[in-house]
Amino acid sequence: MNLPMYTDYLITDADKAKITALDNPKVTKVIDEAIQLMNPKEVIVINDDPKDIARARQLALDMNEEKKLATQGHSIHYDGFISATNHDQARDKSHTAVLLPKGQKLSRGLNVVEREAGLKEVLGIMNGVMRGKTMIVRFFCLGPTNSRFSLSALQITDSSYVSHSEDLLYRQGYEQFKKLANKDDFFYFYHSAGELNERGNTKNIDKRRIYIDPIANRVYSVNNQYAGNSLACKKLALRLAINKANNEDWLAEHMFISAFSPIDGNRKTYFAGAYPSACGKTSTAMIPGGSIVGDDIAYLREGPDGEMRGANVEHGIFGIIRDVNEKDDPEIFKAITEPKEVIFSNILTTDSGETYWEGMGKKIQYPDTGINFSGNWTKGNRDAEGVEIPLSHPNARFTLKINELVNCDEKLHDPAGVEISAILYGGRDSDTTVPVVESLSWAHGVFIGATIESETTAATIGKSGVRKSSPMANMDFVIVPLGKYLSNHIKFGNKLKKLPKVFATNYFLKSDEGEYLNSKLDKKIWVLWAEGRIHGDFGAISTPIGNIPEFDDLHMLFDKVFHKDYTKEEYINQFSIYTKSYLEKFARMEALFKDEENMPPEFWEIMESQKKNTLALQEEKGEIISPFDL
Ligand code: SPV
Ligand code: MN
Repeated sequence: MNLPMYTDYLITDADKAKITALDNPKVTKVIDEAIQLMNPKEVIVINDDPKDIARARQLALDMNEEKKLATQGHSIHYDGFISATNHDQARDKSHTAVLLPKGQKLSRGLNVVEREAGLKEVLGIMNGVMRGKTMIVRFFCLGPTNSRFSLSALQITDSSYVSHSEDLLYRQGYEQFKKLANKDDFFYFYHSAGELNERGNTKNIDKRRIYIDPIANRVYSVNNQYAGNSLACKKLALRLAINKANNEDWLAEHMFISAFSPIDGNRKTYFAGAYPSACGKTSTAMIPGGSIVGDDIAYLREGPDGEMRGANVEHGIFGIIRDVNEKDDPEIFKAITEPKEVIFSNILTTDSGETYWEGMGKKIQYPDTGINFSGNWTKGNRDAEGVEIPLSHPNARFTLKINELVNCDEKLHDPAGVEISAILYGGRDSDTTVPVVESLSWAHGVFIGATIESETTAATIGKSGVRKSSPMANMDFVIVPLGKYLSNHIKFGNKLKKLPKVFATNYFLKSDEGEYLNSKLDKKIWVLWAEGRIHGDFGAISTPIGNIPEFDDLHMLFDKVFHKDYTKEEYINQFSIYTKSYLEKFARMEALFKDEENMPPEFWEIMESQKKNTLALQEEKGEIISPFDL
């Protein structure tokens, strides 16, 4: 194929041949248009060849976006930082918008920009943005390769860190692009970190834009480096996938997938789980004794026997590093302190290439100076706003391949995905949801997911946390109206012949004195109870808000797993039904959802029956009901 605008100084013959070999006019056009728009000094094309992947990794060092650390294979990347409120250390929700035709709107919390105006704005910002820079062209596969889950993603970026990170996090997709049956069927992404300062960080954070264009299955992302904003295959593709899934009857979810086995270990049951941030998602996915398929994004489809099948979109983890230590997260700690390919971001490093982060263990002697996300750092340093700069950023991360973890599940790359038998929805509330409860039906499970709340502030005594509603922990990415999204959930479940059970979990119940009622480890018991429920091992007490465990089963599980004598008092404290709190929650949800259009009727039916039955229970037995009185 003739690529008229490529000149020899711009691209090598070998790299040009990689594009030609795809024989895909749309790919050629997308790359051509990227060159014309962003005007790079050179173009590099990377395919699935390990030599090319090694080249991409080396580029990150050569281009100074990553630096080598003391341990073999480790490197450090920094994202931009000016002050506590002005930085590139997290997803920028206020400058992320969905481009929609005039008059179309989305649900609460999501920005919409009129499409024509938005395109004009972002193309203006991206005009010539790669002048003097290298454009890197990458091909990835979302989901396992050669499977019904596979989607193709074309990433164009001037960030070698983005390109390298995606090798750790996503499967290669060049060969898949070659085989694309419908040559137009791929997502594509233009990303530029924009003009860089002397630290190699985005200068014009004020002109940061992440514009999702679902009509063309593409995203424009500019003036940022933080992975949640820049890595196409992560949250940018999740948004496009949600749009696609909602038009095709499958689900694209912000979920982990892990397998758990009963105490005697004679079977393996796969769970998917959605938790808002800081509600225990990674620690649930990594419960000791289980094995992990994925920790962040799952595609769910109907399997050949009418079962739910799930696959991890990724093959790596971009995890929060704060509080990762030998005691609480032994697998991760081991993985990121031994020689292997790991990218650290926004932690503290020393001249000799040692790494430090907050919460890495009680015995650690932290240095008082080093380099961190703010530049040269000394303990006590303050930012431009006078806020003390911590040793590592609270959102500092590690990036590595899942197969580097000892608890990686054997089916990570299975093209058939895994059979999902349970879905967990976890929130954070101090006074309402019992630690584990099984939904009464699929529609009730959807209701439970849609009404997840998390308390934004930590640990105030009693009832004073600020609650944030977070439907399916996916709200930031649901670029279709919530009514459509929830209807799709209902429909998807209704067509399955073998439905997973749905459970709500809450690890954060507190006593009136403000003490947590559970230890961090107890989540293993709730998961094992759910696992047993799926296979008919345990009975349950039926309540208006769902089925809760019986005392004897929990007593047995605590005894066998932790050699702990679980008391009736603990059970009563943890599993009493707080009818008043539940009724208040239903009222909050009613107010939040009442203006949503096209909500599934099942949602309001469940709302009515939840209210009616909980009220009846309250009238009969009071505001706090011991599970022994149910
Ligand atoms: C999250 O915030 O949910 C993450 C990290 O998984 S990010 O890449 O920023 O989305
Ligand atoms: Mn996430």
